[in-house]
Amino acid sequence: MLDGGVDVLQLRAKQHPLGDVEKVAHELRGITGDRGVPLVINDYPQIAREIRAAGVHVGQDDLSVVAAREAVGADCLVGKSTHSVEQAKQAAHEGADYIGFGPLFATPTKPDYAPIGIAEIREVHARVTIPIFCIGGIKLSNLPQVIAAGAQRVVIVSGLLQAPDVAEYARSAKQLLARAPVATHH
Ligand code: 3NM
Repeated sequence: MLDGGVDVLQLRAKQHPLGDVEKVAHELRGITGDRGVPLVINDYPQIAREIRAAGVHVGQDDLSVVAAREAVGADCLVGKSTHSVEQAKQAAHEGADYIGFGPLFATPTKPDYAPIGIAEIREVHARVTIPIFCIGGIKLSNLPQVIAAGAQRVVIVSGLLQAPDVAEYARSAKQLLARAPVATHH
């Protein structure tokens, strides 16, 4: 992923023992640090703090943005998953540094969430000024459609992990995103 130019890497290891997550977090801290790529830790503020990660990420059912920020300290970004324009506005109001917005499409990576589609991408960009990462079922095949709907930044998990050439997949996604028109805020 780093070879392909991924801009931010998040460690998301649901249902893995804490010790394993810590171990991988330390390894990734080294690898991403060498390349100057920000590393975000999902769910574990204490690990984010311990390894001095660039950010911590929380979901709707996890710690609040304020509690996460207290746990990680002032220099760590706090990101939040949102699944509607209303939640996106709320997360920005709570002081999140960025949000995830999705799942756009049905995805086995997050099976229990109803897809929200792409119709609200433009609206969320008009209403929220912090960075918005569209997520959920995004692949190279539907990325042009997601960008045309107004996405500026995307998260890709299974598309990348299952690609025959991960670096090439990331490079192709970045090329498509580089041509995305810049959002206009109203
Ligand atoms: N969060 P893939 S969707 C981890 O909407 C995650 O908050 C989502 O993986 C959200 O690219 C999602 O494989 C899964 O669909 C993203």
